[in-house]
Amino acid sequence: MKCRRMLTTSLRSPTKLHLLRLLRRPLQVVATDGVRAMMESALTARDRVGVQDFVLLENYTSEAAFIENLRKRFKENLIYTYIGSVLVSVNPYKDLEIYTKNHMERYRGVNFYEVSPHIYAVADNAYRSMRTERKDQCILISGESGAGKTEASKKILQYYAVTCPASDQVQTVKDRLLQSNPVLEAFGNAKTLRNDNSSRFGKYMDIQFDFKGAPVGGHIINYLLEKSRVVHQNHGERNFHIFYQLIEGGEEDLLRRLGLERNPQQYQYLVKVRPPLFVCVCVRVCVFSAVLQGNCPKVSSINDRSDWKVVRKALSVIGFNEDDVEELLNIIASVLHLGNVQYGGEDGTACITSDTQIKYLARLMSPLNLEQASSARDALSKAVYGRTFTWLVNKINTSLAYKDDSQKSYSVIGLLDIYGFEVFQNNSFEQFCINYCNEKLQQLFIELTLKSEQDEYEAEGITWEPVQYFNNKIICDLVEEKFKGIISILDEECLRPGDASDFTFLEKLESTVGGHPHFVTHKLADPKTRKVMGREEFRLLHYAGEVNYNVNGFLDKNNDLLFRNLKEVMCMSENKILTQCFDREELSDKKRPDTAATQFKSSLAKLMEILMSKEPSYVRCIKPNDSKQSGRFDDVLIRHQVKYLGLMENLRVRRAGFAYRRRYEVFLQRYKSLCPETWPNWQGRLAEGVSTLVKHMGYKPEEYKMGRSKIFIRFPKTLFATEDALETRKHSLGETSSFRLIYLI
Ligand code: AD9
Ligand code: MG
Repeated sequence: MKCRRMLTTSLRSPTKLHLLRLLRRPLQVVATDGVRAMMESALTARDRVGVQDFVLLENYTSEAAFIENLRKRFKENLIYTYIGSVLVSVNPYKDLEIYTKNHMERYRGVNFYEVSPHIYAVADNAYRSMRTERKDQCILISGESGAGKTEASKKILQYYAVTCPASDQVQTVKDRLLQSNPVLEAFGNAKTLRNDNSSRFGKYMDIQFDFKGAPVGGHIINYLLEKSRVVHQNHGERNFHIFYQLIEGGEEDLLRRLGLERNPQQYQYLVKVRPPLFVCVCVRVCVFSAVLQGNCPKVSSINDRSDWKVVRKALSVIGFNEDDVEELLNIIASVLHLGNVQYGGEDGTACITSDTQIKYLARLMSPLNLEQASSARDALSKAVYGRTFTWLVNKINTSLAYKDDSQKSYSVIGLLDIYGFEVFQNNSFEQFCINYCNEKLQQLFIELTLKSEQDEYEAEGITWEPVQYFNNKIICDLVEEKFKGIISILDEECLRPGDASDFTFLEKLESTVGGHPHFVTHKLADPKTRKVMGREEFRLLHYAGEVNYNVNGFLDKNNDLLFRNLKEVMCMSENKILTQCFDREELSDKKRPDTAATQFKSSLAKLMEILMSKEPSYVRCIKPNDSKQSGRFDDVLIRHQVKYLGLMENLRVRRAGFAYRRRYEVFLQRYKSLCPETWPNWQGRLAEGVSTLVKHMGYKPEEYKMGRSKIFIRFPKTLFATEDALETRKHSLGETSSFRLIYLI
């Protein structure tokens, strides 16, 4: 009695009622001081670390409650939380001891909800679904730049590499899969203002598994590399890592062969500020460079020298021989030399003033004609680098290809790590493409989560309660619709002979999509918006926020043209990689190639098809602050991401009336000890067992619904009380639980 009173005063009311009810029943525990202390500490723990699944939040429609739960967990280094089966991850910006082999073992083959939220749980769940249901899977990782997508994808890959069965041959594939990362990061990642290791390309990687569940192959598709970075970076940013790695880490004789100096300051494309005025054909590029070039060779979080060693080793694991590596580095060095080609001259006629570089270029790449080089140096550098990157991906794919023809079928888990939504001070064509891509992924997410929820309710025979949400299809249409979408209008201007320019493009946008609710320009804006918009900008109201795009350079970047004679020169190159990158057939092809935006649009459409054909899992990454600091939880920044990732909507959809659902067998197995009729074993039908159990626990009819294979519980408090009762019982029997469903650490 005394104990009951103590519980009454120390517990929160819903739990209290249930416990009191329980304490009156035959299978009750004798509540001792120990039990009381345990219950109190459990409640304190819940207060301290929040709930591990947002569906268990009492006030699930409150954004403040959502953020508070994230904050509590973040402060306790609990960076992962679920919304049902979606994993929300907050970048800790520090190494946590949660990725050890022991952790991997802990998640292997265990029920998703029976362990604390973790990226390994998502990886394991996808793997098991692939094996048991024989359905291809994909894991979609999204979030803004620096939120932790690439790290998450690497953790997933490591999980499979360690936990999946392996023979010698499989071990080689595992090594190659793992080693493809440092190589692609060296050539495709760079320091930006947002992230010291920002992916400047999109990546979709299939991991192929044989019938035994061993990884036997892989395939990578890359999306739109930000080539413009080769020739220009914003202040405080860098070019692609490989340039600095080569200069810092390359062996003396290698650098000598390549004609490179061990000093990034020597290279225009890396740091050196050009003299502001040249009388030359590309005056604009030069002046621009003088003001804005990166000038950021050293980054405290990056060790280019040791990274170089890692990359060199990775290249040989993947199967590059010395010749391949030499040719690849010849190209990288050539781009640096090309950047140092300077022009001078009188009367506006261009001539090259520095011939040392040309000598090197001729030796390393091809006999390069001065005039050809002078007219499109930067275009050439971008084309060479971009195509080499694609070649590199193809080469990695060849090395990862599934070799065993006797087994025609394999199952697949796809990993998508694509550039996050980006907003800079100055946003250009690249940001337009990146943000369009994020719109498409968000649309897919909405369609698939809503659809899977709806399907589940239908399958279980429970009435679906429609949920209001923002469907961003309207923005995707604005960008990609045939004839009247932004890409079509851009292409039209690119193809139009005569006076087409970035500004006629802007005018055409105004006249075609000017009335669209998600589109604004300076001319069309209200006075307040006009103040923060330039005359050369258009603004898109993305699902993730408003972005102003400067039209300068849109036509050039979309055309992505390279003078024919430069292509010819490249085709004649003695460098084997370049001859593969610049195919002669391209020269005889009369048809104009698709523009960059149209190619990107088509590749995204294909990606959507791939993803739609697979069973998706989601990881939604959040960046806690803009200063890359551990322990700092910036409310405003996080609220913004919660909003645009649609997490509140996701939660509302997931709850759709019910906080919790579990398959009958899982529910019964966990709680059967709480009811004398279901303990120790229930012999009858599972649904009846669950029904008997919950009635015994005092569930009211409005608190739950019985589906075909699952129980649906409406309120978190009902589940909390059941969990508490289980804990009390275990404690009274001297058992400790292996996990706590609600406040587990
Ligand atoms: V971008 O769109 O490519 O610019 P990502 O990929 O989302 O971006 P990334 O994974 O590169 O971000 O993470 C940025 C940095 O955060 C990493 O370099 C790590 O220093 C840090 N990070 C991210 N996730 C973790 C983690 N789970 N543990 C520790 C992390 N540090
Ligand atoms: Mg990344």
